[in-house]
Amino acid sequence: MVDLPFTFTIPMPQVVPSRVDNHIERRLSALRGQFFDQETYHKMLSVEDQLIYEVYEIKRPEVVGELLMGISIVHPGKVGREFFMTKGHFHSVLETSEVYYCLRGEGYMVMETPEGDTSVEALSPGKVLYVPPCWAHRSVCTSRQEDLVTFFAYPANAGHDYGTIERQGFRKLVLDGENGPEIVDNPRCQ
Ligand code: PAN
Ligand code: ZN
Repeated sequence: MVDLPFTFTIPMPQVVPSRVDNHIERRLSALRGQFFDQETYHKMLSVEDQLIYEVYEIKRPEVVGELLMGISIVHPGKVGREFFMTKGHFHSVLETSEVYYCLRGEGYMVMETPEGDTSVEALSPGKVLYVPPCWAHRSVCTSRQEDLVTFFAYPANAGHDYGTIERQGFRKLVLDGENGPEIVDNPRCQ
């Protein structure tokens, strides 16, 4: 039998979709090795394993032709000068793309290719971001108080390769500077 079309809503300002199959919570401990200021990271972790971001997924079969959709919520905060962020990943099927639509908050999508190209795009409500095939991506929340909320859709067979980023991080970091967020080179990638 064919699947039937369906709808769901993303009520504002709560943004939890009316249809959710999976709720993922990622805490500070899941970002081990990713923040540039490791001393502050370990100090913070010894006090509390804070909630950094959440994902609400609408499940579909993980096959070619299907799309996976959901809502990603990165909470405000910093480790030292570095803003809270997602782990970030390449897709396991590298040549797959993704669309993000920003619903709330301010932030950036940090992206790079295996060849070393980099791109950092600002996100604010109403902005649509297209992540082309082969670009790793990480969302960063730079709001002081508000969550960075994005809707995403990507091919259901894409899968996630976290290992490549876990090994040396992204080439660009988003730090809190005197005049707002600063994008700097990651010293680990030099
Ligand atoms: C998103 C991300 C979500 C969480 O659904 O999975 O924002 O980020 P991490 O997967 O890096 O923890 C996506 O890009 N899916 O492909
Ligand atoms: Zn992705």
